[in-house]
Amino acid sequence: MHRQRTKLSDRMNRVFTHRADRVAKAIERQGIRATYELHDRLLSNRSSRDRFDEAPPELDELQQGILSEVREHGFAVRPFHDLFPDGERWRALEEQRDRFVASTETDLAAGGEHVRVRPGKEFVVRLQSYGVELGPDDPWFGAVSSHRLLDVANAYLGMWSKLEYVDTWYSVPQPAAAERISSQRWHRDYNDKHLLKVFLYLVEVDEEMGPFQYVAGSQPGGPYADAWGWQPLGQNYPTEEELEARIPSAAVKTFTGPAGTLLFCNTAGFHRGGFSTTNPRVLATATYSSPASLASLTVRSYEYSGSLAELDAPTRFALT
Ligand SMILES: O=C(O)CCC(=O)C(=O)O
Repeated sequence: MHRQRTKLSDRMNRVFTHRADRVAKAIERQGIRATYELHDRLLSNRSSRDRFDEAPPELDELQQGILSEVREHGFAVRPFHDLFPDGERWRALEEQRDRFVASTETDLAAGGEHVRVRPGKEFVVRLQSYGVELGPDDPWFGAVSSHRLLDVANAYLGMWSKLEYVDTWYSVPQPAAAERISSQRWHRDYNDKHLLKVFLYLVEVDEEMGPFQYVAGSQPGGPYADAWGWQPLGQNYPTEEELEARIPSAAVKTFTGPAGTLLFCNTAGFHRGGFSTTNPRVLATATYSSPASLASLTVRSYEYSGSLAELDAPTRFALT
């Protein structure tokens, strides 16, 4: 009897703790959403828009073309070489890729204890992850913090943006029969509605290697914006069947391409990728978001290790 009573009270405690947890989480979510909205409408995004409007960057024809495609469809694709014709940076990226692939494969062969992964997303091995120092000596960081890309991001967001996340990923091949999980499934990023991600394929990516896929027009303002519409901290993971029933297949874009394919995308729209069933997909990625996102929904993945005094104002703003 005593044993049963103890079991029952344990169970009741668990139920109450679980409920209290759920209530606390719901309140926390409401607070985070309110902070985001406040920063978007009145606080940091507003001043960031003013700063941008005071001196908008002059985009060249290539950057203009990217901007108008991302505005219209939610994405644009260009060869990396078009934006960075100097082959030195690409060679440095290839060398970094080769070192990363070699160390990842050695670690995975030894059981994978030392690879950097995030819980629930073990299929992505990360070169940097969070809490790292990055500076201009890193070839990908150098590219994404340069005006070639930052000006496009700022023009798209209509404000001085924050370079929030920078990393390189190795997507571990999965058994063909495995279920898609996490970002392998259709979803909208919860981070921000003012969001621009860039992805640079560092190897050729074919149909079987988990190419990035996107629903053209699902970005805020697009014709599919209302399908499971974006909201701060939203949990938008419809089932694959639900999404396919609602979105015409012609809107689904699949980005296969050679090494050097550079993709710009507002991932507040629906996207998925990384479900490789053959070879590892290796890509570099970065996220530009609004200051409101950093104030409420996200944390920066790195600390800038270079000299701030050498940066101009929009770049310093983006990196700090
Ligand atoms: O790995 C991919 O292709 C998807 C990435 C993704 O979902 C994201 O960066 O938000």
